[in-house]
Amino acid sequence: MTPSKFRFIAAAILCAAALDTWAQGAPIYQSVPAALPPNVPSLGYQATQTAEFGDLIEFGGTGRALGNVTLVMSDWALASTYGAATPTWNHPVTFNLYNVDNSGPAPAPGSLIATQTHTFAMPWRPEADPTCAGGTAWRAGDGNCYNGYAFTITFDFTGTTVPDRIIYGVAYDTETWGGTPIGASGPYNSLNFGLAQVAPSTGSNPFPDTAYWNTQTPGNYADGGAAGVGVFRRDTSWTPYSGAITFALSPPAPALQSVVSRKVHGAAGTFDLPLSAAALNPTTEPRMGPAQTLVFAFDKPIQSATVTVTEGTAAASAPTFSGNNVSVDLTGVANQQYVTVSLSNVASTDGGTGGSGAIRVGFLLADVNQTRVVSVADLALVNAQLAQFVNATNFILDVNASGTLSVADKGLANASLTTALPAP
Ligand SMILES: [Ca+2]
Ligand SMILES: [Ca+2]
Repeated sequence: MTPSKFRFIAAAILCAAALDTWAQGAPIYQSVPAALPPNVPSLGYQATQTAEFGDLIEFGGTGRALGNVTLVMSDWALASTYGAATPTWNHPVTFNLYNVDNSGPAPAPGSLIATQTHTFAMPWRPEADPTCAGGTAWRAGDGNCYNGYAFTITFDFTGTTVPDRIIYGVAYDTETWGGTPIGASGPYNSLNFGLAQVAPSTGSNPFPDTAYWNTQTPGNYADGGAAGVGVFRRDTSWTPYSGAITFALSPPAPALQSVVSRKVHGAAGTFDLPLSAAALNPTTEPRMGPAQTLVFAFDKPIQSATVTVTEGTAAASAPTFSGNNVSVDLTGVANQQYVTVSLSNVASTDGGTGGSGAIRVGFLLADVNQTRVVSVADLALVNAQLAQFVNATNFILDVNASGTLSVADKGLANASLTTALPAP
């Protein structure tokens, strides 16, 4: 650490190293505090003649399918300065992901893996509180006074796969600096990239004293500009600072847990028949069609899916979604056959995509003992429960799903004698 570097850093209180797992996919690099403090130390791009700033980082874990990248910004701009009546102001920020070029004496930004430019709604810094010393800072809920206001912006890099180490760069234009200087004063002159002062809780900084910086002022670099000025390149003397940023994996695809065949038995209620996941040993559904309902349960809430009947005579409705469940109504389900219903493109509300699942069911009316043939044994089971209340242990005998166990069910079993399913 050189004291000179600290003059670039917009001061803030130390932020606690209380870090947490990310709301989206699991983090593979995390230095954004889980509880964002009112402000964090930061690098002002206009104040330091900066076009791009970032770091070389190493990801933790093994997953490399990137999802969200979230970084902390610190805004020092006040709405009153610009006569603004809106709660935010818009500004584009570019996020660059580079391979690490190790061909030279020091790791350098290599080829671009991915880049995104997105215009974000930046919140204004709260107005000054005259009771703060100097009268220019704002007073946060913690009782302390701050000159900047910390918030996060998020890029969605779903679809980008990263190597173990990358160099990232955050770039945006200000009045005088950046790829295309704006040429006029604006709140972007008071927009800073937030910095962490602790090692990341996930992933690592293999060279903790370095950063990557494009600044137009030679003296900003630790080497006085000897290795180049106004280029995005390695700089040193950054301990303990690094960009406050979190890289999260793409949320995993939703996973199928179980499937049931669901029927409403009149006033007796709704009863689910659990279905075997073994395609070559499918469960027999003995309750009467031709309308059937299959409910697929996934490991997390689902928002979309595609349904296809891939075997048998049945027509599937568009799926409906309730929490983790995907319901598929089938019509025209013929008796004495196997039906396979497949789900694809299953997407969860947390952003997971690419889930799938399939279930194979044998439909054979009145095969209440599920032997794939209707015999006197099935008839005897129905007969033995006649006039009993339909409940969770005998609902399968209510083959017409009327809500009562009656001679009508017995009649259906009798009429179905000797019908059978083919070998599965
Ligand atoms: Ca049977
Ligand atoms: Ca019945």
